[in-house]
Amino acid sequence: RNVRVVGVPMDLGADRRGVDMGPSAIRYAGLAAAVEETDRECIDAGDLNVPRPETRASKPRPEDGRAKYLSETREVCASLADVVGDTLAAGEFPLVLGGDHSIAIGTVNGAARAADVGVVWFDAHGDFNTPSTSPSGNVHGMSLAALLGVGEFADTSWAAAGVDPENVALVGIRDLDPEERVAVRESPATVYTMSDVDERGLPAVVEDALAIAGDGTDGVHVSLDMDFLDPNEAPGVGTPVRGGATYREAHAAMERVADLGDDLRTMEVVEVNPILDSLNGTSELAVELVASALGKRILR
Ligand code: DIR
Ligand code: MN
Ligand code: MN
Ligand code: MN
Repeated sequence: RNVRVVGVPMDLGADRRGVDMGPSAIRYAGLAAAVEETDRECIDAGDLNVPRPETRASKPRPEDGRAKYLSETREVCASLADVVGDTLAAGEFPLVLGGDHSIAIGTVNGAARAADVGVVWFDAHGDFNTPSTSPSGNVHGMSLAALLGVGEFADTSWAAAGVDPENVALVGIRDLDPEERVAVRESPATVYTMSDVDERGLPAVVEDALAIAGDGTDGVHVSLDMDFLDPNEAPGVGTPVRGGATYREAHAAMERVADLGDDLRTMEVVEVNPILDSLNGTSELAVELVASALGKRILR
């Protein structure tokens, strides 16, 4: 399948200017060439239009409640869902470049439009806050809860993707807010923390996560927040947390993802912040990990 790259220069969900440059930095790190090394054609659909915070008429909007820029996030996610849905309908593989993690609401809605999908969420964070539990008000810390319809998001029909939480696994978790922890524990979604990784090793954990996402579904969406990695490997992220995956663990994880073959339905790479990065190394690593997930191997 051809790979269609969709950039989403979104930073409204992260309250931190810089992640909007992620798509550009990842392309500059050699994405197209790396994808083509996996024997696929790489078609670049360019970037979606994302409003700039400075051009917004009134701030904040009362209808957004505690979730900053929720209206704008909804609009961007609606267009992203359309692009992802159309790409799949055309028989191509959507590769979405963030931007902050709020865009997952759009990617997963597009992925789930014509099929039953499971989700594997690689992240230091749970992204399971809701407007009432979020300490920050940032939607990138709420996106998984939103697309699963958790808490107040049960009334937010535009965000709900119809994914069964039984088919959702989080991997690499090591930073949850107090009320977010309660929501995560109450959810049927499966959480693999870094303690699980310590005990069992990342490849075994990822195999279980992929099996959960694939159980009875038509395909799997992989959401890779670059802060899943240790900040030593991936310093260019807005919210680094020590104790993350090493370079080799992350590659091994993406190689397990590649084992899905055509059951890998969609993938997104998010939260790269080139302003905080060191010589674009986090984007270069993102490109390597995408290539691994798409099947790049040493002996071929
Ligand atoms: C924090 C940070 N839990 C929040 N979340 C992040 O703002 O809700 N998610 N960084 O990726
Ligand atoms: Mn995240
Ligand atoms: Mn994160
Ligand atoms: Mn199901």
